[in-house]
Amino acid sequence: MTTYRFPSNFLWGAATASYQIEGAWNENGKGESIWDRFSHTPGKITNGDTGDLTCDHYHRYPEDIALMRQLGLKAYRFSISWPRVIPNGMVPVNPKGLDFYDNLVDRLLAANIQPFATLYHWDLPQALEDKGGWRNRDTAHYFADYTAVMVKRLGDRVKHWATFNEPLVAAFAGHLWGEHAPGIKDEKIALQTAHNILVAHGLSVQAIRSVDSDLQAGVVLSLWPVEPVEDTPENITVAEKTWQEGGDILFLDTIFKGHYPPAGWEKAGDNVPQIMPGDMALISQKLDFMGVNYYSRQLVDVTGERVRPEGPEYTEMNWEVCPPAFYRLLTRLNREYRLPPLYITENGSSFKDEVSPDGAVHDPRRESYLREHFIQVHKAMQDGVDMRGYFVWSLMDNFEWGHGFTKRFGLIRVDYETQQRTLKDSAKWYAGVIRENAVE
Ligand code: IFM
Repeated sequence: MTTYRFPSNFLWGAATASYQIEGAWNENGKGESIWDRFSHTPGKITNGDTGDLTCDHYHRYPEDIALMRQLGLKAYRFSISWPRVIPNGMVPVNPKGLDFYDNLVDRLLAANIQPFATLYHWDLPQALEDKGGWRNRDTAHYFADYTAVMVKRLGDRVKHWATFNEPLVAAFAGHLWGEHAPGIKDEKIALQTAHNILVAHGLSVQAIRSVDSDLQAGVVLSLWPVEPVEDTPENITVAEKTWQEGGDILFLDTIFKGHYPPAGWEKAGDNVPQIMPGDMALISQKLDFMGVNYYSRQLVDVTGERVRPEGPEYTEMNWEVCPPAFYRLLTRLNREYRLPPLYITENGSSFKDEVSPDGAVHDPRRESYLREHFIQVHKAMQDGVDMRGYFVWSLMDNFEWGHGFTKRFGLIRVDYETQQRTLKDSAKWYAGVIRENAVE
C-alpha cells in the first residue's frame, strides 16, 4: 500500500461559515443580514428552513472547539458575520459582536488551532442591501471600513485573512440565477455586482495591509473545471470555450492577470460592467495566498450543454465525484497563472448519513471521497504546486443555503433537535490522517 506523506508544516483543518452555523440571528445587537431576510421569505429555502438557530455555534463554540481539538485540527477556517459586528454595515460597531469573535479566536489559539478568517461569506447587512447592496459601489468602501475594524481587533492573533469566499457565487447565485440572497435574476446587475465585489476585495486587501503589512491577505475562489464528456477534438474545443466564457475564469483573470477574460467580455455584450480608472490595478494586487474550493467538475457535450452521464458516482448534491479533475485543475492553474501559495479552503461531500443502532455514523463514501482528493492534492504538490494546507468542508453539518438542512457535509453530525454532535467515522479517520500527516 502506498503512503502519501505531507510536509511537516502542512495545515490540516476544517471550514465553516457564519450564517451556516452560528444561529443567534438577532441576539446581542446583531443586525439583519440578506440571508436572514431571504430565508424568512416563504418559498425560498427547502422546508422553510432558516439559519436562525442552525448549529447554535454562537453559544456552543467552546464545545465545538473541544471537538476540533479532539480531531487534532491544526487550523480552522471560519467567516465573520458583518452584521453581527456592524449591524447596519456602516457605523457604529456592536461591541458584543466583536467580543464573540475575540473569544472564539482566543479559544482556538488556546487549543493550538490557527484561525483563518474570511470577511465575507455572503451575509451582507440587509441595511446595505436596502441601499443597493453590491450593485452600489459605496458598499465596497463600507466593506473596507469593516475590514479595518476586524483586522485592528483580531490582527494581533489572526494572521490569515481572506476577503471573499466564492465571489462568483455571491455575484451569480445571488444576482443572476436568483437562488441565493438577495434573489435577483439579471445579467447586467450580476456582472456589475461581480465587479464591485472585486473592487471591494482590492480595497479590503489595502485595508488589511494598512493595519499590519505582515498579515497574509488572500481570496477564496470556487473552481469547477469544464471538461468534455467525450475525448474528441470537437468536444475538447467546446469545453475549453465554455471555460473561457465562464465565471470561474472571470475571477481568476481579473485577480491574477489584471484584466477581464476576452471571451467572456465579448459574450457579455452590453451587459459588461462599468469600470473606473485604477480598478484593475486595485483588483490585481499581489496576494499572499489563494484559497481553492473544489467539489467537482462541469462536464459538457459537444453543444456546450452540461451533461450528467450514468456511471460515475454522485453525491447528494448531484455532483460527480471526480478526484482526477482536482489534480488537472491545480496543475493547470499553476501553469497558467502566477499564483501565491495555495490552500484548499473547501473540499468535501454531502451524503445521506444515518445514525446506526450502535450510535455511530458510518460514512465510508465521505472517507473515500476525502482520501481520493487528498491523494490528488499530494500528486499536484509532487508536480510543483505550492500547497500549504487543506480545510475540509465542513467541520459539521450545517445550513446548506437553498437546500436548508437537507444536505449534510459535516465530519461531525449535528442533530438539529437536540444539538447533539457526533463524530462520524470520516472524522475519526481524518484525525488519523492528521496524526500521521499521511494518507494510505
Ligand atoms: O456550503 C457551501 C459553502 O458555503 C460554500 N462552498 C460550497 C459549500 C457546499 O455547497
